[in-house]
Formats: sequence, structure tokens, C-alpha cells
Amino acid sequence: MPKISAQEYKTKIEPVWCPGCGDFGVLQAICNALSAKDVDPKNLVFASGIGCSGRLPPYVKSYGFHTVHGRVLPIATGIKVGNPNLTVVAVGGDGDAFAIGGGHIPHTARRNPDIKYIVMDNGTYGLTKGQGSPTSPLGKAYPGAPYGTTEIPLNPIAMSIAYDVSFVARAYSGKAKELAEIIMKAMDHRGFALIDVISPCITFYNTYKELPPQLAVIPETHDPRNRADAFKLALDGSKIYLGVFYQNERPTYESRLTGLSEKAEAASIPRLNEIMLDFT
Ligand SMILES: Cc1ncc(C[n+]2csc(CCOP(=O)(O)OP(=O)(O)O)c2C)c(N)n1
Ligand code: SF4
Repeated sequence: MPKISAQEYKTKIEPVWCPGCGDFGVLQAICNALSAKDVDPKNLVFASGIGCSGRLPPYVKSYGFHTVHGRVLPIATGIKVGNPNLTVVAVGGDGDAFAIGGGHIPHTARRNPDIKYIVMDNGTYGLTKGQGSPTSPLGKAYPGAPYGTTEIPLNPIAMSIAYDVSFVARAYSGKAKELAEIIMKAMDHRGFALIDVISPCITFYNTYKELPPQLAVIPETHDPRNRADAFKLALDGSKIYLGVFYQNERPTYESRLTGLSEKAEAASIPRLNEIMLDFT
């Protein structure tokens, strides 16, 4: 198969995002990474939750599943278990991932399916016109919270390290080259990879000016296998670090399931239809 260019990974469907939305940079970085990794679109699935970011799957040449709000991780896990040969990428927003869907992160981490989760984190609920989200700063006023938010924000990186997500990284949509490199590293990782991508919502929480001075690349001396050091970087409030914080290679969910049905066969556990015969 001839190599597909990044441009060719984009479908003809025009994104409906506002001009200047950070999600354009994420889409571009995804296509750059797919092209560099030479991923066959026939073996590629994008699954998404609901939100502006959740609209991404039809924009990429792949199979796509626009699922329900907060439920992308169980669905992506099911896709991977159903066909472990597929490259499975889950996408969505910070509301989708860390509010309604937050309960799925620890259990996906425990299972460790080989799926990649790209969270487009804009600190607001964009699609529903600007409410505070789990990553909104305390006191930030939004159209949907005119007197300012009243909750302290989550730290998605520290939370993911605490849950032992096996690959944890942060990137910025405005640095598409670096973001593509992190996506490629996540693709090389065998297991559940979560990338928290700061992706500004130009319409409801425009952080394009305030962000760049706060960003810093994780020092090259950092060893992502060192969980304590990863926590230190994640909790360092003086900077917003970009790069791979934590990586813990371990068996994937699908590899642990291998041979399970044969074991059940060998144990001659009655099949459901045989059990049902007792009731007919
Ligand atoms: C069960 C359910 N509850 C609420 C909604 C309404 N809803 C749609 S998208 C969304 C939040 C989107 O915010 P986020 O996940 O951060 O994505 P963004 O739009 O910012 O990309 C909400 C609350 C819904 N669709 N389904
Ligand atoms: S509302 Fe915000 S997140 Fe949604 S498309 Fe517009 S800029 Fe992007």
C-alpha cells in the first residue's frame, strides 16, 4: 500500500468547529502521526464521546463510532477486545473524560487495553455553550457560570498517574509537531495511553495568550518509569509541563483474555442455551 500523506488521512467532511478552535491542531497532529506510523485506515477505529471534540471521528479516514456522553472508554475497550488487530483511538473533551466519564478511567487503567485516549482539554463544555468543566480554574466565569466556578479543578495528570494509567502525557494543540510526536509514542506503547491535550476553546475560554508563558517541556533527564518523579512533575504548579510523565509497561487486557474461552470449554461449564433448556 502506498504511504498515505497526512492530508489524505483527512476526509472531505468539513469540521464544524469554530475558526481557531484548538481541536483543528489536534486533528492535524493525529493525521501527521497516522501518516508517520503508516497506519492502514482499514484497521483503524476512532471512537468518541459527545462534545465539540467528540465530532472528530468522521474527519479522519478510518472507521468511526460517535458514542454517548462519557462512555467512550468501555466502547473503545470492547472494540479492541472484539478485534485486537485494530488500532483503537478514543477521543473526547475534558467534560466527557473527567466528569460524566471519569469513573471509567480507573477501571480502564486496571484492565490496560491497548487503546489510545486523546482528551481535548479546553477547561469548558464547548458544545453546550460554555459551562465550567472539571479542569476549569476556581472562580473562572463562563456564560454558564456567570459568578465564577465554585469547585477546585482536577489535575488529570496526577489523577491518571494515581490510577496507574500505563502511559500518561500532556501536550498542547498549538504545538502540533510535538503533539504528533507524543501521539506516536503513545502508539508505540502497548497499553492504555492517556494524552491530556490542552486545546483552547476560542469561543468560551480563550487561553491562547495566557498559556504559552506557562508551558515548559519535561526535562530530558526525567525517567517516565519513576512514578514518584512523575507525581512531582504533575503536582508542580509553577509550570504546565508538556511531554510523557509516566510509562509502566505491563500486559494488556486483551492478552489476559487470550485462551479464556478455551478454559471455559475445557471446564465444561454449561452453555446458556443448555441451561435454558431446563426451563422449557
Ligand atoms: C447523558 C448526557 N448528559 C449531558 C449531555 C449534554 N452534553 C453534551 S456535550 C456536553 C459537554 C461537552 O463538554 P466536553 O466534554 O468538555 O467537550 P467539548 O464540547 O468542550 O469539546 C454535555 C454536558 C449529553 N449529551 N448527554
Ligand atoms: S465552542 Fe469551543 S470547543 Fe466548540 S468548536 Fe467552538 S471553539 Fe471549539
